[in-house]
Amino acid sequence: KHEQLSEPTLQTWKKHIVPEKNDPASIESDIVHHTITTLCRGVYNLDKLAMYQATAHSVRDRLLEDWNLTQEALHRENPKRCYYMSMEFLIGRALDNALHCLHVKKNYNQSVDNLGFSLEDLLCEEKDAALGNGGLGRLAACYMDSAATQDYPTWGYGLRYQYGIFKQMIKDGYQTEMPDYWLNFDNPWEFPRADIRYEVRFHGYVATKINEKGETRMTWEGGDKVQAMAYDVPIPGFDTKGCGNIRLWSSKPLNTFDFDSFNAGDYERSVAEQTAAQNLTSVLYPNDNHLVGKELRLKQEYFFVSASLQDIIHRFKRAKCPWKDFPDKVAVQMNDTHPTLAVPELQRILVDIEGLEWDDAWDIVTRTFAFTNHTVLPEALECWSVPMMEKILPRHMQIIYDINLFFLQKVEKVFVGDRDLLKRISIIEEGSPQQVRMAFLAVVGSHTVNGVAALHSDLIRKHLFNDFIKYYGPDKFINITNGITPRRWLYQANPDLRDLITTTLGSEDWATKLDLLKGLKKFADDTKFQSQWAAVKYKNKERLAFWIKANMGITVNPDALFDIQVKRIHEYKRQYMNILSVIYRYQSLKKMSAEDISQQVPRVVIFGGKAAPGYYIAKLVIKLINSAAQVINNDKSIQDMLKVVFIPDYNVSLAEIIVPASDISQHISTAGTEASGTSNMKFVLNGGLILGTVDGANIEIGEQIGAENIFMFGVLSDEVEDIRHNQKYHGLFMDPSLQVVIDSIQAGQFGDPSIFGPLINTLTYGGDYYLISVDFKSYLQKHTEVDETYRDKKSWVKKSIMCTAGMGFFSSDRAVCEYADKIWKLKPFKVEA
Ligand code: GLS
Repeated sequence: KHEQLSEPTLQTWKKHIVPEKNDPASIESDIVHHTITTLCRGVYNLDKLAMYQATAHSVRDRLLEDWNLTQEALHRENPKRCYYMSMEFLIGRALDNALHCLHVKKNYNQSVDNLGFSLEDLLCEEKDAALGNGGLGRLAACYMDSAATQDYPTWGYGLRYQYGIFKQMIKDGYQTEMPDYWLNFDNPWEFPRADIRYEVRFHGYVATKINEKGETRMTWEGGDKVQAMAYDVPIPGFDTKGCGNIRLWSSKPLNTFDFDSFNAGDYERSVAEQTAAQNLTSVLYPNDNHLVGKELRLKQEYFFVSASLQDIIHRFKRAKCPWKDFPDKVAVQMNDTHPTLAVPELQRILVDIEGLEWDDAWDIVTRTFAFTNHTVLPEALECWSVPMMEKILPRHMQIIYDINLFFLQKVEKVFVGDRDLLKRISIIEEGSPQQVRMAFLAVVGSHTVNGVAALHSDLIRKHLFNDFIKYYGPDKFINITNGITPRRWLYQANPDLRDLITTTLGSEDWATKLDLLKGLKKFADDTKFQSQWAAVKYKNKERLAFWIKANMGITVNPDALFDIQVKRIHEYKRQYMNILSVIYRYQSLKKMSAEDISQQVPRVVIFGGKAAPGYYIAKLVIKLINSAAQVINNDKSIQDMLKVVFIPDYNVSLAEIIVPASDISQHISTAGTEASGTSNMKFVLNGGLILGTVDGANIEIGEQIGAENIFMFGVLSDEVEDIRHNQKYHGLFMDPSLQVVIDSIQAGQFGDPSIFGPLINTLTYGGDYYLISVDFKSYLQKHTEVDETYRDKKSWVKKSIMCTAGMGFFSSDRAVCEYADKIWKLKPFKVEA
């Protein structure tokens, strides 16, 4: 539209587009202006929430300048873009991040202070955007930050859930769930785009039609339609005028009102359609690493890819390029299998609607998509039942059958007569009912598949996708080790360490070139630097101790060793093994003389994390932690040498307080089960040591920071299968120390033992699938080593410095660059003011 304006009119527009001023007086004036106009409030009814909102609005004005600049330049120049499709974006809070990215925090501090409030207080008023479960969703948020910071023309596409991940409350030691209605108050960080709406169809039937060229084509008709409306969330880049975007879809009813039903007196039915449409994007499924084969979830997945592809195609068509150029303009990254329906959907659009030939369309599809696998856990691999797919997406099911048929025909040409291979590699799994293996569909529909850490990528090449390598060869399957954004996870979350690093290295450049942290190595033995480093850690521990006291009433001593495990509660992550070892430590203390107790290294063991609401065993683990905490924390005889804390409702903003405060953090999954882990990276970046298994990214962290700076234990991933086999056929091994711990639980030392029966059974009758007993001895040994190392403060601080100094590789900037170079073939697109 803008090209249609006459030159003088354009000039009038331009005259009024003036950059925001960032001096404290202008900021004050903007905040007051938003208080009065946007919020319709004044000095007579101000509170912190209102002040937060007015402040956020004024920051967003500044962000929008960059957003418009970027989007306009992209529109004009039309470079290749990447779209990151993800069902989850775990963004957390936006205000502090935006203030840092725009480099205006100092002035905002002053302005807010002049207006009678404290900026730090206002930051706490913001609700987390918690549209994700854990690592997978948080990774997507880190990647958006890095893409924006490095000026990659990348957009995220996702869903605007009205309820994010539930709020966790602990009642009587048990987890209970409360809805997270995060949109209760106005959300300054999203822009409703009432003009950007697409229709999405479900159900219906497939017919044939003759197209303009006289060819027969399939057409999907009938069924129900809902509307997808766009909401844009700006993603500021650090130190750049570039600003990224996440476009989230919200479902709306298509026919706002069914007047026939209304007139017939059936008011409820007329509203029912509206309600059903709105419900589609109501709630995030609260499962991490676990498939729930619910119809509503399948609908969410299709709704999201359908709207996103319509939007992408709309943008592509504006430039009037031929279809064959689509992959030169568009790269789509599928974050796990959740967006895999995009593959048959694009094929459907190209063949049925745009009239392309099947093979030409398939060539475009497979040059467009790439797929990241995030898990090897069988229970997490998405499979959709064929009857359900046929009912909800009848045309897609046909297309999937055809994709599979043509694929299997090609495989058979190479491996003549190998029926077992065909059966194993088929996208359709036989059985009743048949299932669509979404990971296989994603592999066949993509040009590149990646795992998220070196070990994980090896494992998927060796096992999950091994047959595909036989057919495609190895090059299609690559590794891109995960990363985290140093802006949120150090610069913002750990201001004292940020300042110390900046003064030591002489500039802030490390925040965008994380490899520069290696410059800290030469100070690792410097006594003055060591004591400054230790002082920062101590202050961060005090901050966490203060939070724990204020929110939970538990006193913890910042001089104690802070030992932290925060992540989703899952059997494979083995929080259970952790609490069992805590009980063992408690029992050991109980056997000591008062004199000996006083010589021990004091420990505070901190847990946090949500269990999926239907995950019974995980919920029992939470209960056991709280029951043990109750006994241990109130036992005066152990002289406060051990404290146990379960922090409720672990989320991104709590992580920002917890992560900088660890001495040790635990990443103790059974070898081969954690694809990567990313909290391990966050802790080490903040100078925390880790106690971990030889799994996921722990291995590469050890390589980067040096084996002497990491505590590793446990069996290796390639031993796991044999051990499981032996346990199954030759009997379980029970570690004697573990047996003593179990006996104490069964004797009722931590409350009614019948509660914990099913949990204990997982170790005994359940076959100890996660090998807790097998790893228990080496785990306890490592704990002893940790204690001994901690006694030598100087050597500990040196290790802590070496941890941070070695973490350059784990910046999400590096990871996103790898995606851009190896997969998306994308160049940065710099916008100038
Ligand atoms: C996960 C893996 O479990 C994590 O190990 C990984 O770090 C993360 C991001 O790649 O993806 N997969 C998953 O389904 N949830 C995750 O957090």
